[in-house]
Amino acid sequence: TFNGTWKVDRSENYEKFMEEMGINMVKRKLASHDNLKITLEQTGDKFHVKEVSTFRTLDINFTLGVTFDYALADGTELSGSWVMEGDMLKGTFTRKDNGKVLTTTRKIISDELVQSYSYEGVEAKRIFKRG
Ligand code: MYR
Repeated sequence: TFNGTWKVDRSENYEKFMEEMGINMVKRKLASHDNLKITLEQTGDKFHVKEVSTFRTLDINFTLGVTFDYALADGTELSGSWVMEGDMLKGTFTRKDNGKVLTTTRKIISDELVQSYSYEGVEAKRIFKRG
């Protein structure tokens, strides 16, 4: 189960990923120390996500397979959805400003929540521990 609170522990290639997303250096530096914490609460096919970071506190509600809007901390707007594929959450989101697609997955690997991101061929990971 994904339920619970997860604190980012480490990231892989996240700065390169943000660069590909067009995020400037100052914001990348800040974002690499964002202390991201997410609380996931699944009820059937509905999810409640609480996102807390040095940038903001945000509540997100979505239903698996149903498109919703989400904005990144820098204001970039996305639209897309999550689906469950086996034990993995798979998200496909389209940037509203340029139409390009960002895909992301969440899976539990030995007590850690691993979130992967892919955009324009650049991949990154953020790995969370229960907190
Ligand atoms: C959620 O489930 O947490 C809300 C929806 C998330 C949408 C996809 C998130 C992609 C985040 C990419 C961050 C990279 C910043 C350049």
